[in-house]
Amino acid sequence: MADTKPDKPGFLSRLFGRKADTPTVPEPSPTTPQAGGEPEAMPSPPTTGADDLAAAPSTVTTASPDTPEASKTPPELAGADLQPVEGLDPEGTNPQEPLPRIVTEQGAELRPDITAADLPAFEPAPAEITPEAKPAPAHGWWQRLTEGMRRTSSSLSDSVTGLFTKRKLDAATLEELEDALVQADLGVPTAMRITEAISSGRYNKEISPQEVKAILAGEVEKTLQPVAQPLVVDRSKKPFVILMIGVNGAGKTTTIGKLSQKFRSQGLKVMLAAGDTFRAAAIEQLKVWGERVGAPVLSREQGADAAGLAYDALQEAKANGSDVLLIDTAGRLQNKAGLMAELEKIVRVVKKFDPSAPHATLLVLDATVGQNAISQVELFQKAAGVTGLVMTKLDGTARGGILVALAEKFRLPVHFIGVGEGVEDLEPFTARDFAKAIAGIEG
Ligand SMILES: Nc1nc2c(ncn2[C@@H]2O[C@H](COP(=O)(O)OP(=O)(O)OP(=O)(O)O)[C@@H](O)[C@H]2O)c(=O)[nH]1
Ligand SMILES: [Mg+2]
Repeated sequence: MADTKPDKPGFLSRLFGRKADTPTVPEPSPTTPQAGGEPEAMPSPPTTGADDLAAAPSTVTTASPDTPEASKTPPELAGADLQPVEGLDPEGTNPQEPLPRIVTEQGAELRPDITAADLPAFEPAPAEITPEAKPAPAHGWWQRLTEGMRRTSSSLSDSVTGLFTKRKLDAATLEELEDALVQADLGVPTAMRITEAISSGRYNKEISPQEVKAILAGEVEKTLQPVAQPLVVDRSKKPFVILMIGVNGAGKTTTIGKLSQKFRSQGLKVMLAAGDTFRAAAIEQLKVWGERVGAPVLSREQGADAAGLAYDALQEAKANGSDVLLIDTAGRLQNKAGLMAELEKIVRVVKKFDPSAPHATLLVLDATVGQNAISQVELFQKAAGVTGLVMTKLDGTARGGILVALAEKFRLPVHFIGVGEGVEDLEPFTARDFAKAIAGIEG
């Protein structure tokens, strides 16, 4: 992928970030999860075959009945566990009653009658989201990224300046630099490679902090280059099924909204599945996004079987000729076996409908979690077969260095980075930009 960067007019004037120029979608308050709380409370309906999955009632809606009250997931909730839903059987031992249909205020109980004719018209478009294809910049995403990475880059920068100003390169200096790089979450192998590159041919000589930063950026870019891959929608798969997974509050639902917007702007017909059936607010949140980006949302009542819903959504998306189906899922801690089994079940059931699906399983990672991302990738990969990563919240107080360690360890494609809460705040991942942001190289 080419590392094209947008022009950055007025860079200095915008250095301190922009005011949100795209309104953010209000987030409903999540059910307060308790960190480390014990009960594995995802409703676990009885194991179902594909036949009875399709029988449960679902609703396709093109409009949200209500705009949920705006709130943000506080950082401390990210990675927290789920709360039990009252009245549900967390063990999944009792069969659930068939759920009543949901009818929106508009009476939008469209399923099973929805047809392609009910959906907005679409233009044919290229199916690959690349940096070249993105809309004109003007959102200051680079400023947001560099600001978000400031914590990492300035601590690295301080170390580099402290270590390399008017000092000859020796073993102690290199060791200290390696420590600083590991501290910045870059991982031991990358840190070693960087220090080797810096020392090569320069031992016992002076090297300027600027030179060190340039080598650092170059080595980080080398590590990231192979994983910086666009998300390619295979148009021969109709629908192209994207499953979004991750821990609580990572940004799955928001990223679905942002991605849908990109797909829609490329003329793709998009459908959403409200697979986070755990919280009513999560269903509403997805409906708000669906309404905003013009994508119908298939939902069931809170507590419904997420796997069954995914199956329904596939059927529906196939029937109405959708190009892309994005399936939202409930956030879950990667070390909760019961919740991960639920995810496995969703994948299994989706495969019953289409053995090649999900065509992309995107793990959404919150850039502020640091090292925990490693076990998230490991365990979500095992349960659901991650095909690509999206790292969100790189505009906050990010610990983006972890992306370098992940690239080194897992070599999974990184498709996008989230740099804000707005619908446009999702950027294709480019190795050079990210490497420069880490090294604190401007522009
Ligand atoms: N600053 C910033 N905030 C983000 C970004 N992506 C998501 N958020 C915010 O993070 C919070 C959680 O996002 P959600 O999309 O609800 O996360 P989720 O993974 O769906 O959460 P659960 O459904 O609870 O598991 C919301 O307040 C989002 O607006 C990002 O790139 N930058
Ligand atoms: Mg969500």
